[in-house]
Amino acid sequence: MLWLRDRTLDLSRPRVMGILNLTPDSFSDGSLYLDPERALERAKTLVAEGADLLDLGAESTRPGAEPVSVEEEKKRLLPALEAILELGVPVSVDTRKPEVAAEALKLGAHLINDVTGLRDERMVALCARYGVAAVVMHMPVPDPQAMMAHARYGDVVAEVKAFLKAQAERALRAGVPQVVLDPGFGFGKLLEHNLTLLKRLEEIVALGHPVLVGLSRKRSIGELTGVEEPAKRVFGSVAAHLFATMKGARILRVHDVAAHREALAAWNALWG
Ligand code: HH2
Repeated sequence: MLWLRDRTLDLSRPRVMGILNLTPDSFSDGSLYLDPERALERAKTLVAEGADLLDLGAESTRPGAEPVSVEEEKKRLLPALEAILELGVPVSVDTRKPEVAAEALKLGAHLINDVTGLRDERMVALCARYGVAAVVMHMPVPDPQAMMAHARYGDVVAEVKAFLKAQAERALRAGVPQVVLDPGFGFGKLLEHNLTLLKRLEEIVALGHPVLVGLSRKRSIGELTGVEEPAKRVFGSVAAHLFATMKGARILRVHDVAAHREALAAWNALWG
């Protein structure tokens, strides 16, 4: 079960989290939904395609992305968030800034998705205070501009697992009601690291928390399939996500909701 503030989501079958980037510079859909009205339309489309929850982000965290100020991130996020919450669909907010998370939680956001893995104590305190669950993601350093210089691991699975375990325990001890774990594909990781993490995902699942994966349209998918344009990396993304599902992932963070829903419908009939 995933705790979403005033409701829950049954995780006995895999779920789809639809990505909505309110940014000018995201790697695959930058500037498409910067305007709140277009963001709302996109949110409606993702819901109609079968998204179980949405993930709204207003700062790109792709390798080398320029950081965004608190004020700019709030300006991009909050009007769209307010409108999208009216749809009644659960909304996660993808931010690493406690100042932004605080405003989002005040408006009613259902889940906090922190790519820096709750390293900031203020983020932990906020989730605990609002009784809101958090996605704890691994990146080797909490800085998208510097992370690729840290793509060096001995045993990548052991290192990612140790980080996630420690951050989860810290958060739960501080009163965060639930954590979702995410190995952070592409965040300070090369193709070989991403493949190893995927092949051994059950070791992260064994920590006993729901696991979310996000490989949608990412560079590693392009490297595997030879598809250069991010928006066209749909089939490779679906294949990798189905593999992750077989390994125990329960939430797929994706741009292409309809494609994943169809694939999961077939997968559920065979495996579920
Ligand atoms: N990936 C991205 C952003 N947020 N959050 C989690 N939990 N897991 C991920 O793998 C993840 C994430 C990057 O993808 P996207 O949002 O499409 O791009 P950008 O950061 O350029 O906006």
